Amino acid sequence: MSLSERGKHEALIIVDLQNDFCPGGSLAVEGGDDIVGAINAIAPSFSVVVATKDWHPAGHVSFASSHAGKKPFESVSVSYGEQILWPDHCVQGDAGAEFHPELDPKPINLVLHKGTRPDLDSYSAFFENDHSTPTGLDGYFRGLGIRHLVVCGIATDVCVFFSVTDALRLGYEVSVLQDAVRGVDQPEGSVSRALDTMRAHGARVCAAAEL
Ligand code: VGL
Ligand code: ZN
Repeated sequence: MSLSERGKHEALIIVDLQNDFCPGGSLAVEGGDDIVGAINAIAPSFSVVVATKDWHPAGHVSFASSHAGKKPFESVSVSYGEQILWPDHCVQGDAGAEFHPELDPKPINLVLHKGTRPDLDSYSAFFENDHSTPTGLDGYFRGLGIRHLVVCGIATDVCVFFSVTDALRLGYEVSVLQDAVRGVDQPEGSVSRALDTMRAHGARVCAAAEL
């Protein structure tokens, strides 16, 4: 589909397509790298493309290594609720935090870094995990008259999920590209639950070809 065919009120969000979330990375998601081709194919047809980067300082609150005696996938309680602990990942400036090398950067208008505060995690592209500190992305889209968001990337059950449910709450129409997302699936079943919940909140879950 050409630019003129796709609506000017429509934007693509590519969530966290970074080395650490792809096979070989510290928080590898199965098949994370399989979606790069599909994303490269559709991105040029959007007039607005935002790519998010998980971008944590060393010693980030979401790293199990920052909490004595804790292991990845356990949780701790922090000021804003329960925080799931992860292996160290997407550390600012490290190779693991770079985009997958095959992701074509040319169609990207804005790269949004999130999770940058040492004591606050951020899964959603719109709000930090305290669910009230905005990232500014809603203002960016509003300024451009964007009303429909198409979402792809990693991880279906974490950052994609929270970005999509926040976007719906903010009043956007949202489509999730089922063939261009991949999930952590810990515990098993969380990817299909996340897709069901996104649908229940009003997201359209479809294949890239069905857009
Ligand atoms: C993510 C876990 C921790 C994600 C980020 O991008 O889905 N998952 N940080
Ligand atoms: Zn993270």
